[in-house]
Amino acid sequence: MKPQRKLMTLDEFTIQETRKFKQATGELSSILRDIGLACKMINKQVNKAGLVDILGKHGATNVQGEEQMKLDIYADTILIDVLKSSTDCAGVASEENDDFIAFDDPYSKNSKYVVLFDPLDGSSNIDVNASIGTIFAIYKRVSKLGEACVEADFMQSGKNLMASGYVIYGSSTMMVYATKLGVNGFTLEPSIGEWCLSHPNLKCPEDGKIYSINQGNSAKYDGGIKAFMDYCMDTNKEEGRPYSLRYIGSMVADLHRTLIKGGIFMYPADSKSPNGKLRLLYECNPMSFIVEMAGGFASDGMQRILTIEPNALHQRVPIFIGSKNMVKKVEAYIANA
Ligand code: P6P
Repeated sequence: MKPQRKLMTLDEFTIQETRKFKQATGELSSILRDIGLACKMINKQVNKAGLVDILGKHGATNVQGEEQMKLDIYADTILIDVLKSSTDCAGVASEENDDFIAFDDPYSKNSKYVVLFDPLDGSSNIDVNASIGTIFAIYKRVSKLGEACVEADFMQSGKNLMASGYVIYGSSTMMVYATKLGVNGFTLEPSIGEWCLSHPNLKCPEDGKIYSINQGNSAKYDGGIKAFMDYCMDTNKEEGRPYSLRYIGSMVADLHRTLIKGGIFMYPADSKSPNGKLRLLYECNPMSFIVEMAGGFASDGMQRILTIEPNALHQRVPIFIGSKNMVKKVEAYIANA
């Protein structure tokens, strides 16, 4: 009897998506599968993080005699190596590297995509076993094929994104990625080492009951943000307030919850950080593309994140992202402050 197979793997899903476009070459799907491979390797090391005292301190050699390195440097190295040996990526930019990296082999020079990533966001949470993540953004290059990619390939506004996604290393390991076709989530099935479609066609609720912000910085926030926080904390039975405050301190974890349950995640500018803390190109843009493709919205408080024209590779921006109605409401509070 033919086994009933409900599982659809990432590879099968990306190939199925490619078939929807006659002119598609499968290169974008191939990059997504490459990132999936790299993140399976990162997941293996992240899951061992709690054992370093047994396996040996970072910086020492491990049981295999390999030089152990900080997990975020390890994650960065894996992503660069996997994408460099793919035949579909011309170069990368990463939070861990001051400048972009143009791959100089003929295959890479003829590739039409570039990838930006934060290899291990929230890595300060590793010691307390809180969820952390990898965030990635994929653009079609604007420079000439056949030559090395250039900075302009990376300095594109988020509305040009071809795809973006994140992997959350949490109670289960999940990859969520968006293209203009929509947002889909895949859970890693370790027994077969495959990403399996578990959250098809994800939608961000238009409203939510959770606000997420580092309340400890309140004294440094502008009046409009303080007024919105007071609104969230104000009891109003009809509107189901006060809302709950949830803040993990790991962008991927806070935004994964926001995407699934609704709500708003905020990292505003403040008197100490005039542009906020989070990076436009490899944190805010990719997460904003995902949330907006799922029906949510993302703003810097005044303009849509995805329309911001970048002026520096590691540029920071304030971000208000999540349920559309909540983001629009905080924009109104900021405008009326
Ligand atoms: P704070 C983690 O360090 C990070 O980059 C994001 O993942 C997270 O949302 C933010 O910083 C937390 O910053 O200042 O609240 O600790």
